[in-house]
Amino acid sequence: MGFFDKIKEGLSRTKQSMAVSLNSIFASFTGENEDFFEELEETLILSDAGMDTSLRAVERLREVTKDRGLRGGEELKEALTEILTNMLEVGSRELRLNTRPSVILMVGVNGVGKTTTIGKLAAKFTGEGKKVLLCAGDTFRAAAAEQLAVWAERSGSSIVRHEAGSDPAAVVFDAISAAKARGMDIVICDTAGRLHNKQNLMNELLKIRRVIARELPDADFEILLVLDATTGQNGLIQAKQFSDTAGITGIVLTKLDGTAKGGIIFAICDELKIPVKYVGVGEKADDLLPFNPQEFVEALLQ
Ligand SMILES: Nc1nc2c(ncn2[C@@H]2O[C@H](COP(=O)(O)OP(=O)(O)OP(=O)(O)O)[C@@H](O)[C@H]2O)c(=O)[nH]1
Ligand SMILES: [Mg+2]
Repeated sequence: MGFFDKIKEGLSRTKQSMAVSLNSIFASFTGENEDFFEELEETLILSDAGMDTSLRAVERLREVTKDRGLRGGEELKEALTEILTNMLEVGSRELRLNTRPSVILMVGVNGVGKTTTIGKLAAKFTGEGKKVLLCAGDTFRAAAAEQLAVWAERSGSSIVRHEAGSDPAAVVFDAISAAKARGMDIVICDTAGRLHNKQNLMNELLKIRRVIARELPDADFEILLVLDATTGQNGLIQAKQFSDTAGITGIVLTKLDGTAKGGIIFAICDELKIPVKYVGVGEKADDLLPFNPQEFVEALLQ
């Protein structure tokens, strides 16, 4: 299955709900009708693109329609594709992992797909010939290290883990020492799910971050926030909080296969200007796709 087909398949629910209504809306465009723009706004809002972002997108479309004298629905669809794509182009989507070792810290609320995404990334990196070490920084749940160990085995990565209940920052410290000693390319640190509004848990993240910065001051260091697309607008609030406290460098949006509301991605990029770097479209190792705005919008609208 090609890359494009895979996004389309993964996005089928979002696509169905968005494209079906968009197609009939575009077909109804007669050149002057204000109804058209209002219906479009509504569809975008319903897809979870958020009020502000939807209004902004449609306002731009109004301008472009006037400036370029667009008349047909197809022309408008192309213009909307361009506008939505531009909204998603915020900052670099490449993971910067050039130093040895480099570090990825995975953060987010409970159950969003942090550990699964680590497994998927580990499989991708080992497939590229990289030496990957997974760090079981979720010491809160007893089963968490087990789950990560399964992904380590599956992807051919190493793992560093401690007893349940131990200090996550200490596991991270050990993982970094092991990575240095064994010449690992990439260390990926799992963390326990935490509510964005619990200050003590956010402080724990800061402590982990400090350990990494202290032990590897010159290393490339990505802090990825994992967001569950099915949680809709709450994802935006989570992203704001994690961004303010942990200083995230990118977002992974998971479970796009399970929602009809993939429009949240527009709200995130447009409002927070933080790049979505990968999207999750399933539970298997290869269900992680580098995020490509143009292909994403085309898969959604066509
Ligand atoms: N459909 C679908 N399911 C996913 C995706 N990513 C993760 N999951 C599932 O979501 C559930 C939770 O995933 P985990 O990786 O355990 O989530 P987590 O953030 O590590 O959870 P905690 O450690 O409990 O905070 C699992 O059943 C995963 O298989 C995805 O992209 N699509
Ligand atoms: Mg987990």
